[in-house]
Amino acid sequence: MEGMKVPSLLVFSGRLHDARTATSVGRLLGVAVVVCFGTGMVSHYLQHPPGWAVDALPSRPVWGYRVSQGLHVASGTAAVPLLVVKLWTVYPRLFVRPPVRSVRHALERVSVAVLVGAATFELFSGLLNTVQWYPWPFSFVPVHFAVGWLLVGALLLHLAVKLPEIAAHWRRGAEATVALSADGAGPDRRSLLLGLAAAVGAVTVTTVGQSFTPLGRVDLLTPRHPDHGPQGLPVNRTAVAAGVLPALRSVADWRLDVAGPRPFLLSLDELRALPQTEVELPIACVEGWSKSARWTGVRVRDLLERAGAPPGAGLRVESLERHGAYRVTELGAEYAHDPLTLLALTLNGRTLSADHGFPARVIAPNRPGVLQTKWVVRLEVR
Ligand SMILES: Nc1nc2c(c(=O)[nH]1)N[C@H]1C(S)=C(S)[C@@H](COP(=O)(O)O)O[C@H]1N2
Ligand SMILES: [Mo]
Repeated sequence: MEGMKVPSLLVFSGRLHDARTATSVGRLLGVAVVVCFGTGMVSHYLQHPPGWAVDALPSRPVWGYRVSQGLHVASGTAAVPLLVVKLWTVYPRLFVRPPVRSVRHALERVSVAVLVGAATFELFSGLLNTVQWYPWPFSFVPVHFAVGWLLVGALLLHLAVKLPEIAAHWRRGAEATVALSADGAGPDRRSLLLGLAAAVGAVTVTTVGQSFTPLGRVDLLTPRHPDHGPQGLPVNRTAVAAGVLPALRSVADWRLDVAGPRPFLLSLDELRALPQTEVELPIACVEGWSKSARWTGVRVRDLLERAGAPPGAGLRVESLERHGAYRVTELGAEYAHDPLTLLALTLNGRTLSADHGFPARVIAPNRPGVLQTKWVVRLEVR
């Protein structure tokens, strides 16, 4: 055996695999997971509020969802290299023998298996969702949401179990007193952490530009660039994909149907003749891109008032789209009465294109892109 050298990448011992390194990487990963989980919950409850909360969802700050969802996708993206390095660091521990030593040890191992599985699944499914690729038989949203809870539960359990070790290795230099590192040879921890920081920095800088416009020029790795699209705005679902083109061809017959105590119908020309408001509001897509734009149109609250809606009433918005998960959306009272919420007719100074929701679409502040309903045909006071 003399003279045979095992490649150092396959030696899972030394200080890159000790508890101090696991703690250093783990807390960075922990921060990313906590930010991702928190912003994920914000996104979920803005999209699927419990019935009693629909009318209480806040329409301010205007940029709230844009920032929150930008952070969700950025922290999830940054967590990918963090998770890979964390798993690489603790890899030898995942396969210790004997596999089970006691009941406590067995429980700990089960919780780690759940944690690793849930974390891998969340990052993988989230990343694929940003490119709208769904190579699985289940629906993304409910599963991603449920596994998010599983992940946080397993993480809390893991932190509780590992608390003594985490505490012992939290501070720099702690290993001097708690010597666990077998030998000082091989690459040092500092290099690993610097490399990790470079990887996190690289994936972040080349992707955050999709929502953080100052870095738009180096937004190289995202599926949609905020500057690319008709009228200076990306399109998630085109008019062709939504199957609304046939309906748009007979737009002379299009009427906005406003249902309420005093229902009425408006043609496009009649809508254009009503007082128009101009607002600057972002589309903030759940998949991570966002972009501010200038919209003009009729205030939704003016339409509500005209329909005789009681104060505090919300709305149900219906699209020309026949199928699709976002054909019908709810506009809670806070949104419906916000002076910035429009039934928009123009985007960046021109009539809405078919892909942006011609003849009329909803644009409201602090709202997920999926709920900014395009091709609106009916508003119903609740
Ligand atoms: N009727 C309808 N409206 C919709 C959608 C849809 O599929 N159907 N997609 C939504 C999504 S996911 C986003 S991000 C925004 C994008 O608006 P834009 O294409 O004008 O940028 O529209 C929303 N409005
Ligand atoms: Mo979206």
